[in-house]
Amino acid sequence: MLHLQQYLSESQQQEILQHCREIGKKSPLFSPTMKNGSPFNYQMTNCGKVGWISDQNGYRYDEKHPVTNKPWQPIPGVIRNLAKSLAAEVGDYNYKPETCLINYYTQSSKLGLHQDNTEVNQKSPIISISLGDDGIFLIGGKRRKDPTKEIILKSGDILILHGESRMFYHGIKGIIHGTSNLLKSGGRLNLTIRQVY
Ligand code: MD6
Ligand code: FE
Repeated sequence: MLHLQQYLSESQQQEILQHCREIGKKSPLFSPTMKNGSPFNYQMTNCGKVGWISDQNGYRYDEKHPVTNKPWQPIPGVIRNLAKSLAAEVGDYNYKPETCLINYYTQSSKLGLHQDNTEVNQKSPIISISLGDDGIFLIGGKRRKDPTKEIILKSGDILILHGESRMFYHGIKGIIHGTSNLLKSGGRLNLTIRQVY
């Protein structure tokens, strides 16, 4: 795992945020549900040739937005290039950013301990960009019961799960409201860029 603190400048953060807003106009945030129908307590959208979704049929990558039924917008060039150069930092020079999942957390949002295993390719690094309020990130090991430690993800931080850590359980315990004023309405955005295939 690689945690690059305050990696993005204020203006880079603003630029990425602006892209997220544009993406949100065409592919609005939606609340996915679990198989049993209970909603996640955060919202999401995607860009890229496929996007990660979850509903009564389980979770998967799909070529269309589940609400608008339209294809996802392409990954903005700045995000694609940033992901490629970050992947190269952990040794993957052939990284192909195919999707970017955008999660939006409000004051009461959480993301339970999980392993990212929907991808066909489970070797490529996953690159995460945090914007807005601090997130309390939990990182464990290969087994759900492995002990976890807390890492604070601040606006502009990058986290890369690669190598052994690619399959480590992780989650968001909560966000710390009011720790950033990047997002006018508060909250936290997290972008995860992946090569799925
Ligand atoms: C988040 N991140 O930071 C949630 N997954 O809001 C993730 O679930 C995650 O940060 C895979 C790789 C890096 C991550
Ligand atoms: Fe994850």
